[in-house]
Amino acid sequence: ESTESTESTGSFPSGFLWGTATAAYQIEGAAREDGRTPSIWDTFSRTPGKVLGGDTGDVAADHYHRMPGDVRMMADLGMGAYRFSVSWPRVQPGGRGPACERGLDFYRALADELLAAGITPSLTLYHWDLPQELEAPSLGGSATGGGWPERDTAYRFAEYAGLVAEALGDRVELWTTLNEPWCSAFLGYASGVHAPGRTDPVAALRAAHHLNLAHGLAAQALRAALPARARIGVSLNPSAVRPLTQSPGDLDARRRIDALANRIFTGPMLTGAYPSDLFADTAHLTDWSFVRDGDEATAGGQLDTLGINYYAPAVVSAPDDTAKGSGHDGHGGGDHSPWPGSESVVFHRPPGELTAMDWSVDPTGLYDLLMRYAREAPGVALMITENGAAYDDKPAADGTVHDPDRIRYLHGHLTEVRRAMRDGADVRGYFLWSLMDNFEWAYGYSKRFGAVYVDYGTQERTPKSSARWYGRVARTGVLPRPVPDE
Ligand code: GBH
Repeated sequence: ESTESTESTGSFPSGFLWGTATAAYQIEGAAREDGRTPSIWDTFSRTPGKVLGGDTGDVAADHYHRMPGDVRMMADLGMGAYRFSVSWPRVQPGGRGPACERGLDFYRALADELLAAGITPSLTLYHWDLPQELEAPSLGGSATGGGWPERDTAYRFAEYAGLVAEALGDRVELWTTLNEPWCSAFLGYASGVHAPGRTDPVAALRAAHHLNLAHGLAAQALRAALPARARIGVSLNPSAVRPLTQSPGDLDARRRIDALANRIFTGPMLTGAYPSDLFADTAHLTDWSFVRDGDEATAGGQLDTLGINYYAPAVVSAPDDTAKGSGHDGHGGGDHSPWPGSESVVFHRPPGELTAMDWSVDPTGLYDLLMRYAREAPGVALMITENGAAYDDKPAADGTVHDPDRIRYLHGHLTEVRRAMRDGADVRGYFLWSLMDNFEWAYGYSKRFGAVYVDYGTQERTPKSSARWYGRVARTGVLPRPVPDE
């Protein structure tokens, strides 16, 4: 039919941001240089048994020393934007006190290189690398600590935010406070598969609250320090969580996980209040007395932009379902649950092909999330701040790297982004995770999410076929159809 080509070749609006994303600890390396102190991820990754293969971010993709070349590579590929994170212990060693100018110089230089190349910088303040001294001073500091379960960490974060804003506010307009506070709270303090590796469900709930507070206080500090044109956001990893069946038990499982994965953050941040069912579901663990008057209001109403990181949906059922044990356990790989008070909810493998992470490919989850937050966050712009997949990429004999699975993954998800935009979602941009292969947290270097292949022996970068495909999409704003098989 005649509308076929225009309907199915997604043409995106001009001004739509096309970018890639990274995080400091995953790519920078230079862990002991220019005044940087350890973060909880240095401590965690150097602890035997915590990260696959004993890998650490000590060298990573050596981006700290190769930054100008990496920016040139982005420009050559046709990228319009770049989302990076700032290493807190690089710019404020130990997590308190004055700024470290050498650390800030790196990010000033990065922003300058990006702007000179016509690439829009998007800065994330916190992508999981809490200064170690704020977590456990016994490992080298003297300050009071305790990490995100402690209220003081939120105040420390706001101070750090102000310091980075003073240094980079003239260059950067797009600001994100936290990346995926769910992971910081529940993988860091409940399941323990991420740093700092604690397994205390109440500490995790306290952490979630102090991350909400930290977001609000940091947003206030950013507003005070930044020019009016700055846009402030947060990047969540909302779960597209579906019930296995429509039975009351499965619907209740869905509600519980929706509360712990999603509404625990969007409640305060979008409406200025926690959902009451979250309190009820966790009442046997805590009375939430760590939430003080005014905290929820501080977390609320701060967002110009809601960043959504999406990889795969989740399917859950009631604890007694007979399909128990069939696939994805929802525990992030550990023995301890990341779902305080709802530990017995059963996670099932969603339909769809699997990536190298064993995550299902289902782009409709992204559509569902965009439509949900378009409805729940009216007036807040949406941004896909991460989307992508790991595959077992290997160079061919001629050195080229072909990753047709990743091209199909991206094509499928971008098609759903376009569909959500046609259906009314105000989506302003898309950032592919990730620019290049990097330190994949508990999986070390064993999982490759990059559009660019990294040979960790030589640090040579080789754009995969997906990088060229995505670069063409970025330059033209058009999603080609059919998917080229390259
Ligand atoms: C993002 O995390 C990170 O921001 C990024 O740094 C990382 O490299 C990238 O994605 C790829 O992993 O098994 O029920 O615990 C995504 C983390 C992945 C966390 C899916 C939740 C499944 C939930 N999320 N995971 S569960």
